[in-house]
Amino acid sequence: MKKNSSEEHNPKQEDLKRNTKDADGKAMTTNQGQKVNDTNNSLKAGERGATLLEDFILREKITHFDHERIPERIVHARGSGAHGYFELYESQEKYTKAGIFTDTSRKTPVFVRFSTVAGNKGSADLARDVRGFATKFYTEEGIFDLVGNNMPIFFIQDAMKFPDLIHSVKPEPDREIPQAASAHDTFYDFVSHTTETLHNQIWVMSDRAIPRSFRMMEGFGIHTFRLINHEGKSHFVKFHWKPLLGVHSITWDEAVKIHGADTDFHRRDLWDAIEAGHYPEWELGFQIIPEEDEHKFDFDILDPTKLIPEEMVPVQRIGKMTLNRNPDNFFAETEQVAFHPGHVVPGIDFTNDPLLQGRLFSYTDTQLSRLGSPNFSEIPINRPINEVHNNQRDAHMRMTVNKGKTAYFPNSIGGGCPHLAKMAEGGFTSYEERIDAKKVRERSESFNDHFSQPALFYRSLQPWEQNHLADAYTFELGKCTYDHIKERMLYILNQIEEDLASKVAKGLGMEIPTEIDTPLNQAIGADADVEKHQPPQKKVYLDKSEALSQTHLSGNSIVSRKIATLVSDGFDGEALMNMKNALEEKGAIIQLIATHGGTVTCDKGKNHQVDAALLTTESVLFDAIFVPGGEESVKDLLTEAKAKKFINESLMHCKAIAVSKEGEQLLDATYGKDFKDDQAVFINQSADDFAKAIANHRNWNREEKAKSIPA
Ligand code: HDE
Repeated sequence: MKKNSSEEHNPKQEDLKRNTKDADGKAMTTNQGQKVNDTNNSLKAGERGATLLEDFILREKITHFDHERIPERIVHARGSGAHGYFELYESQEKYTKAGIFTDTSRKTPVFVRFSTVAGNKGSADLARDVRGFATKFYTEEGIFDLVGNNMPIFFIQDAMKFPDLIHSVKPEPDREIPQAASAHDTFYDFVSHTTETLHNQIWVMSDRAIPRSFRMMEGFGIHTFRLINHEGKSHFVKFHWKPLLGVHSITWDEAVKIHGADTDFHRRDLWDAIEAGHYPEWELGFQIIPEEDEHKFDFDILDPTKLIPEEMVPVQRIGKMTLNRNPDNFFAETEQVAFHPGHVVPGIDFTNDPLLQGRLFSYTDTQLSRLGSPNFSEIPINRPINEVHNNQRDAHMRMTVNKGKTAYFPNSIGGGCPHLAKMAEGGFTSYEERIDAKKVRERSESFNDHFSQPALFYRSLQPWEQNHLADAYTFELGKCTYDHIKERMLYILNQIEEDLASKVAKGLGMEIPTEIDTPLNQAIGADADVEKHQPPQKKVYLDKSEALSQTHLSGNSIVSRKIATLVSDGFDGEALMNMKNALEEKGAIIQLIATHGGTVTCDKGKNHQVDAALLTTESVLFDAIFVPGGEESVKDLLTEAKAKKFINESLMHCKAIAVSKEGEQLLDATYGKDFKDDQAVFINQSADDFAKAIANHRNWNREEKAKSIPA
């Protein structure tokens, strides 16, 4: 993790430079290149007269404006992107011939787009949702897109059900409510009749669905792919992204409050971190399954609703991605970037996962309506870094000016070019998988187990994580209005884990039904044998998987963590500087939050720039709180309700709090008085202890006791 330590680094100056980059010193022109003399007044017949049709400058400006919008993505509409690069640790040639995974001297450029799924383009970042994690690798052999999510499994097993899933989670069509939320009848109506959704669904109820930052989430390719080596041998692979900052989430109460305080919280966090030189990093991991082990698991590795526990197949970390540059233009890059799981390079291939197979159709199709032309691959952000030569021609917005007479193959006039690439020259050939089957519209029985892995996930969580999950289900089902849907869900949760179902039933004030009147799984054909497709009882092939609980993925870094220092005039300047130096040394960001804007004066008479006045910010935007002493300062803070709210809320959200000398009075004047022996509350203690608690992210052990604090 690189921190830009240059003293001259000034984010505002950097921002200004970025703003003026491409038009520096240049005159304004029309799109046809004529220099513009006036862009403020239309051409009129007299100063007070009607506007003239002749005004081509006005017409061009308005016409362009009228067509500024393109359709937003149907799913994953809300997103944020960044540029970076990928470097390989060690050649993986025993598994694959792909250059990015064999050549350690390469620094492969990447563009990553993170997103939520359900909400529209303007929806809030902290919605409870899956996060998209799509990476475009610009390799020397062409584009490779790893279009994944921050959860290792998906809701459905077959692409055919995708429109149903998405229609159920999107706002209800009669009233267009709720935005970016699964907490409504239609979603649970669908889920409770389609039990294959349960595994992804339980992940969405967990803290993984409300990440602290895009920079602190894992990524997963979900499907099993193939790697093909130079000898043509295939290994199955699952792709993983492991964040070096650890995996961290916030509480639902914070998410709700951040919705109001900063709807761009994740977007801003990513942008600011990169501008500050805190470049986010992930290691890429392979889970390799030899071809001959395909059938050795208790589940089908082609089923995208199943993960392969890391205890069964360890993740080998093979390289690192660093994001080090913000986009220059959101629309041109983040909005127009077109990912596609079908963009692969020699050495990477597909499996028959029926969800993946459907995706291989969908992504090009969607670009045709979103970006408007098969030439979307010529938009700069989508262009490969190697040369493109083929006989595809024309269509809307063609950028390439092809020369010569021949746009067909084979030809003699063009010297037979572009010629075909032999395999040895890097020509793509598909893996020759033997297929000997009947044509059927069916789902394999090996996909039928819908309960074992949701139960494994629940068992693997710490008690505080399980409580969050039960609360999330209670919240979501509490928003449903049909009792039969809630009852069905309680029945289903009881199949996963009785403890979970009882907690949710209690919260809903309902009984867990002992039977339901229609089969659990109804995602089957009209003539299919209903019994054959019902999920069997859960199996226990692994007691717990540590990799599923965030407790074991914490990272141990405070780089880019934001610490609010609450002050007023007369604060203890030395205490501030000691804490600031110690935490900044470790990469944290200290902000002065004062009773007023402008500057505050410390007890040594020195003025300090205020980052935000108490009134203009909220505790939920920070990771930890520090209150230095200084009698006058603390006296002032004691009269500010907002200062007390900062302390109470931070306690409630299990954050680390440090106070020095008189700062303790603020604890005494708040619920802090009951938490002085808490392991993440520090009174006159070293910055090191405070830093350790921040690196732990939260003291979740506090949570039960903190429930006594009114929200
Ligand atoms: Fe997508 N998905 N998806 N999806 N998906 C899209 O493509 C689709 C699925 C994922 O930041 C769309 O360009 C189908 C799984 C991400 O631009 C669309 C199916 C996973 C993104 C589409 C799936 C994903 C998308 C919308 C079931 C995780 C955002 C706009 C067969 C492995 C990429 C677009 C970005 C976007 C279709 C299932 C991840 C409509 C039909 C499984 C991260 O083509």
